[in-house]
Amino acid sequence: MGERSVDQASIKMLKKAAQEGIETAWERYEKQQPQCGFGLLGICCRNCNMGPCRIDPFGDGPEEGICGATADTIAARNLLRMIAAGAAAHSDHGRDIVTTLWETAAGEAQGYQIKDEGKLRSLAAEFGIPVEGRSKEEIARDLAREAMEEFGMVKGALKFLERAPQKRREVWQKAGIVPRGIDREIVECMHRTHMGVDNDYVNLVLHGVRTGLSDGWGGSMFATEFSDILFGTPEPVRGRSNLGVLKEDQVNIIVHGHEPTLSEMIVLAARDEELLAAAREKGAAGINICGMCCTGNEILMRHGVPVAGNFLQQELAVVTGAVDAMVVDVQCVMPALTGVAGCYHTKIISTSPKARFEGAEHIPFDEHHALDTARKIVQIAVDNYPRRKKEFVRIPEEEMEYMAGFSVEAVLKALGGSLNPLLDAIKAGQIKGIAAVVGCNNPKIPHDRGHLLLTEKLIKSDVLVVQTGCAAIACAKAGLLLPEAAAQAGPGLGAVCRALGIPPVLHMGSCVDISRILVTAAAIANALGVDISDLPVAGAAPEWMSEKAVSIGAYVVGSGVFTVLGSIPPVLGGKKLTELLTEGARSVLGASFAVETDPEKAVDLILEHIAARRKALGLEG
Ligand code: CUV
Ligand code: SF4
Repeated sequence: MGERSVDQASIKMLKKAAQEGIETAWERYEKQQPQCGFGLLGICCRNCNMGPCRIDPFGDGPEEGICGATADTIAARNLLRMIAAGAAAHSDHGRDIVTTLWETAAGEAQGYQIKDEGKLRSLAAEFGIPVEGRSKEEIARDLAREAMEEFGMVKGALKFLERAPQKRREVWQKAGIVPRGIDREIVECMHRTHMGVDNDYVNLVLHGVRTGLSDGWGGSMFATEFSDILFGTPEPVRGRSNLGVLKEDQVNIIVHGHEPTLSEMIVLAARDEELLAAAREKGAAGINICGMCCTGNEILMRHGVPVAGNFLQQELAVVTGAVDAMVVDVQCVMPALTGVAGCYHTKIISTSPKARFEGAEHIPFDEHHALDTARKIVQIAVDNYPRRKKEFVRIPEEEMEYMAGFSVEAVLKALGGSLNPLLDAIKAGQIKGIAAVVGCNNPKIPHDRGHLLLTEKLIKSDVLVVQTGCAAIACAKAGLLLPEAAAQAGPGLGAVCRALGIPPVLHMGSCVDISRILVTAAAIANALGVDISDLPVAGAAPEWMSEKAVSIGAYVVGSGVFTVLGSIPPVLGGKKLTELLTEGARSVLGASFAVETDPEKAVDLILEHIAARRKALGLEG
């Protein structure tokens, strides 16, 4: 199973699954082989019912669809639709958090509070909302209203774009890709990709970048900032990771999905004395809440809640036989879970009206009765504990401590209040640059291998690594999120980490929290008086799989950051499109993509890029 994962706990559970006849994503991946070549290359189209059409990549068959669309048009339209779906997912998450703040301020949401009043006030000031002598509820309502307008098209340009360096905003102006409203750009993607609308691959890609920007500097940024207001801005915190965090003698509840509105309430409900007493009555020593994927990241960032694993471990968690309930909301939740759970005693509980799963128990979650619903869910898990099939329980012992919680505010605090120590270290070449290693898992790549190889080599080369999402969980499990990991870093980065007491790999949160990375990059660029594209920084998504990752890629490159993809995007059938994404984009955006499936070579690309940027800035080494 070593070719499937580099994570020992996962390898053990893969073996257990095989013994027990359970199929996982890896078996289903094998059954899909060979995968459709047209799909892999992005040159099949079903956008109208004259089709489906496909382009012959070898040039022997059709070179255009029935309507005349070429390979470049088709692949670009398909890419745009991926961006639209990804941006929609992040932004709809953002909208839900904005709504929750609005309802909390109105006293209509149960269990929520405005935890970070300082952030509320500073955001209100940013949006020009009066704060003097007003209650936090009054301010929050106005701020939430302002945010809601950003989803439409009332203002003409997104407010948070003003956080970007002047030079970057000029790039967007010049290219005509300033995002106007979050929802508007997504709708326009769907319009442009309808049969017979936008057929120019360059024009399509430019709008794709605009849509991505409306995610990164819009929907995702709202998700992050408003979550901080409601649940607190993360500070460095320690916790534990990997499947070993499950407890044999406790009620184990895994919260999986994305929105902290749900997971925060489950964490709260699990501290309820009555429920704890109920758990003891059933013979359990306690209630153990663990996270998975990005909702796991949300609660580990704020509470140090244990994280059971990343994307490809969701089925494996159930295979331990020790999960009494897996509570899911939206995004990255495999429909296969209910089938796997059916072989054990695990209850899969869906909670979002937007996401139902055949075979799951549905407990609708809404903000008005959030805490009551969370209690009900915890109660179901408690009641399910005695039904565990003891003979099928096996929890791998692997678990690892992590330090997380590096919001922008926490990074500044760790630096002693200003960016200067970091800038000085970069200027002096102690830290060569910063790389954001983010994104999912993908059975096309041995689980976690891409994340770990890339991150280990980068820190060894004195590149500070910042992370979010499943990439961060991979590194947590490998012990790279600990100050002690400074020993694995190069001499320069290692010394800086030891001096500040921070890890060489900073966990900045869930995928929507890549907005924190944007804010950090913008702050560094502003401090140096340059554009983000001038900085010695790079992005990497070694194991990405989701459409959200495509939207992220669009806004990261659109923000001027060179980005290396480790799994191949479905665009290669469009030769001119591919050339645009990997070369041409540089002249317009100051950044482009590279595709490199070999992590060693990906590191070289990043190091070369960082060296070139250092040289251009006149920095030594
Ligand atoms: Ni939103 S998007 S698999 S959980 S990082 Fe994890 Fe992160 Fe990708 Fe999903
Ligand atoms: Fe075929 Fe054009 Fe219709 Fe796509 S839009 S299915 S290429 S005819």
